[in-house]
Amino acid sequence: MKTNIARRVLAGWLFMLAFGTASAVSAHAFPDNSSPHVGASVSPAPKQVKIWFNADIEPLFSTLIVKDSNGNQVSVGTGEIPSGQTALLVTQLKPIPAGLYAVYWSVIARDGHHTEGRWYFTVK
Ligand SMILES: [Cu+2]
Repeated sequence: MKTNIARRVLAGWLFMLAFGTASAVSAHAFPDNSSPHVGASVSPAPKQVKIWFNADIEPLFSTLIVKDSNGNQVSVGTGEIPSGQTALLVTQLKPIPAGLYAVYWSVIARDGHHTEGRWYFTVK
């Protein structure tokens, strides 16, 4: 009897350990939310683009760049993490006309994993 209970307790602990480890490993950063939203049609033109991530990101290796449909960069600089923030990447935009814009993000999470992606928004 005692052995059975001990085994169940051990199994529970092992499950929690495995589950906990799995979530720690998968803590690399992916966008949680953004402004403008992915695929949005907005007016007036935004003055900045923001992406909130689901995990802390490294300022030195995290970039956010916006390009117009001709591939010209319309963001000023390559994005920055505002002071006091750890998972928010912001880039300022030049004044932009109506059109389709591509947002390129590339970040290194605190766990050292690199993730990147691209999405679009439209200025009406
Ligand atoms: Cu990771």
